[in-house]
Amino acid sequence: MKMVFATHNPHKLKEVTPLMPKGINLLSLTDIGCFEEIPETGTTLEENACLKALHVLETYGYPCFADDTGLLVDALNGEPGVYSARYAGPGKDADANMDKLLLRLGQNTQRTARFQTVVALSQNREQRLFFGTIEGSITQEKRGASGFGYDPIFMPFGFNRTFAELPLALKNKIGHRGKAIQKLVDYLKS
Ligand code: ITT
Repeated sequence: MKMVFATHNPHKLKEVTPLMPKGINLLSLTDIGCFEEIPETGTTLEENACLKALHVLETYGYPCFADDTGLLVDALNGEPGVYSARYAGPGKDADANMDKLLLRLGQNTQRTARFQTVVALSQNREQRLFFGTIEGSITQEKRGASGFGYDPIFMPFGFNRTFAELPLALKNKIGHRGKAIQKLVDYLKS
């Protein structure tokens, strides 16, 4: 069965591809020739995930799932949240986003945060949502070179390394996206 993962983010594709079951032939936006920017105009992660998945189903006719993820920092009242990608401006610059977050947190000792992922599946007339969360804390400085986005400043509870210092397979096992995708996979198999 062909299914599209509606993302422009190659790191997400790298994370999700190994989690797919054998019967699914996973296609990227590049594979289906979708190069337009899909508008993410919603005010919640749920809305944005649905917008992306529905856009592909309606425009290209493929069953599709999409992920929208946010980092929610307690001491900043849930910032950057749904605005995680463009926190420091329209350039979607991961380093600038992390610098802004670290600056706004300053020396605050209350550094708890969580990643939340919503995966929306659109196929036929059906739309379903799957959720994944990981709790952790924001480090004082960036550490590590793997992963993407805010990974260098996010340390999951129970570990003394950031997501950018931990192996991808471990991030996939304990992390927000891995958990949401696992629920999607269980649903597709059932
Ligand atoms: P698509 O919408 O094309 O999927 P995106 O990069 O815009 O890609 P999101 O809107 O879901 O993805 O993510 C918002 C931002 O949150 C993203 O730009 C990253 O900076 C960050 N982010 C998402 N998932 C992350 C992860 O697993 N680890 C670290 N940061 C992440």
